[in-house]
Amino acid sequence: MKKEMLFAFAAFFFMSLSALSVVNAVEETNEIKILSEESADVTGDGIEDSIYIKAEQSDIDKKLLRNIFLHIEEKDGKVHKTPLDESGEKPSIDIKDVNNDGVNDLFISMPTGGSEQLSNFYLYTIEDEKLTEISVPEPLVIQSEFLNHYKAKINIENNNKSYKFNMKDRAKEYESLGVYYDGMLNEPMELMVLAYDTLELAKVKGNKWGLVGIQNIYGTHEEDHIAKIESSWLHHKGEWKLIKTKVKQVKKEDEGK
Ligand SMILES: [Ca+2]
Ligand SMILES: [Ca+2]
Repeated sequence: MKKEMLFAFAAFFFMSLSALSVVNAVEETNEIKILSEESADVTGDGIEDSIYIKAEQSDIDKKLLRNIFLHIEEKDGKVHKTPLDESGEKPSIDIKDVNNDGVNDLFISMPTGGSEQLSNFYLYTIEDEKLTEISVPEPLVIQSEFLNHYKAKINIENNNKSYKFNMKDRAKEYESLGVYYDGMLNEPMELMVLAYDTLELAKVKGNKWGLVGIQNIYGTHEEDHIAKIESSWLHHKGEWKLIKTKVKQVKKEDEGK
């Protein structure tokens, strides 16, 4: 009797063991991967720190990452960690002093992986030994409208600068779409002004690092590329200051370049 019970327990034990290893095998496919590894001093003590971006990689879509986080390790073992996003595609990291306090900061851009090909941007600094997020500058606020005779105008509210575009090279298409009738606008219509397509670190004032963003403006549809608007931002006294804007009209023959 005693022997039989022992056997039963043993069988149960082995069954549980194999059930456990099945669970383990499923979890292992979601293991955390190191996507990037950098060395730089981001704490201001003159000693290099190790900077990692880690994430879980999806089995089905290898490009898609889940639970992406930033992990910084100091030489003495102190760790600073923060989640970046629940999902995204391969991030890139740039390490420069962006808020001009003499200590390197971390700027990360990561494609969302959606069909719009947008990216998310994150800026982190270590302040009083704590990893703290600095918000990136908001995209420019731009009012826009089509005008008669295949023209359009925009006004950048941030610095109140206006620009006019001549789009005669698209006249035929606009007429066939019914946007214009004999050069006259059919009804009031706005252009499509998007958020940042890119946002990158660049020297924006003398030797000072800041961010430069590019926003696209489209006309009647998402292939009707009208202009690229560049904005340069400097982080000054805890706020983003708009240094300059640059507008570049896209000619029809340049589209897609
Ligand atoms: Ca350090
Ligand atoms: Ca800094």
